[in-house]
Amino acid sequence: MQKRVAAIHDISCFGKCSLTVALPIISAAGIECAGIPTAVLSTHTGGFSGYTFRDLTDDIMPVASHWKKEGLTFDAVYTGYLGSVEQIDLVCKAVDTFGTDNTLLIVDPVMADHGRLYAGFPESFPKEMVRLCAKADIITPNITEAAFMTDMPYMEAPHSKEYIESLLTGLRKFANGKIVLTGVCFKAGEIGAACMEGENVEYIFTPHVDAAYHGTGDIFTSTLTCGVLMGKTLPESALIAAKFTAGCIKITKEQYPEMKYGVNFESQIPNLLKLLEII
Ligand code: PXL
Repeated sequence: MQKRVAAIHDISCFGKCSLTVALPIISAAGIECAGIPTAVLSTHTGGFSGYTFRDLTDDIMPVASHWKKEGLTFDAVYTGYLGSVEQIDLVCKAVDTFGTDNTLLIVDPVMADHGRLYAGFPESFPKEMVRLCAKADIITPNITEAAFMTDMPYMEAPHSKEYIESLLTGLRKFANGKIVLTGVCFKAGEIGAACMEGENVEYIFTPHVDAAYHGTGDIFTSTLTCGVLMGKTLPESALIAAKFTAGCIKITKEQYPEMKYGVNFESQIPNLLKLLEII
């Protein structure tokens, strides 16, 4: 039976992130990807100014209720960028409406990076995001998001093991599911993720490519979602996601330095299929 995901993110019309990344990556893995767009923006908010923002908050529950009425079921709900506190609570409600006991909830608490909240988010946003993370089966915060949600200081790489594990302990206080903490770096030249299941922590690493392209977090979690739904373990899925993301960054850096335009993940789709052992 073909797996089916509901991706709940904005559509940034230009800039390769959120739904314009989740849809092609999840589809390429042979998994159906339905979407609930939470907002339509002319571009993402990272590095562009004057972008449009059409809020679609009022459409979230009607879509969820219609799906429920149609009897549609989903193997996973994957949430990303949410445009307001109200949307966080509506997404919790939407998942309760059309989700079943067999629906995995994967939450990427997209809101910050490099020690700063993204444009437009109130200071209180990370604390509000905790509610959605508490419901999730898997969360994928980066270091900044983890620090903001746990009231810990944000620290630049290289990180100490104590710092990373104190972030995990802080997240564990409210996160009942599995945790994939991204952007972990213990030594120069390597970057990866800490995968926590229960109290057990496993690390995965790939060679670090020095660049900060937009949308790479969405590429990572979209790929991780594919791995998990294909029955791979959490660390296996995280390693595939890290390798695919690193490959996209590497090829893009060789060709195209404008970081806000996102990465050339399209050229790496054959590599994605190899990493997922589809071909
Ligand atoms: O990639 C995360 C993301 C998604 N959507 C919008 C964003 C960002 C990050 O800045 O601005 C609109």
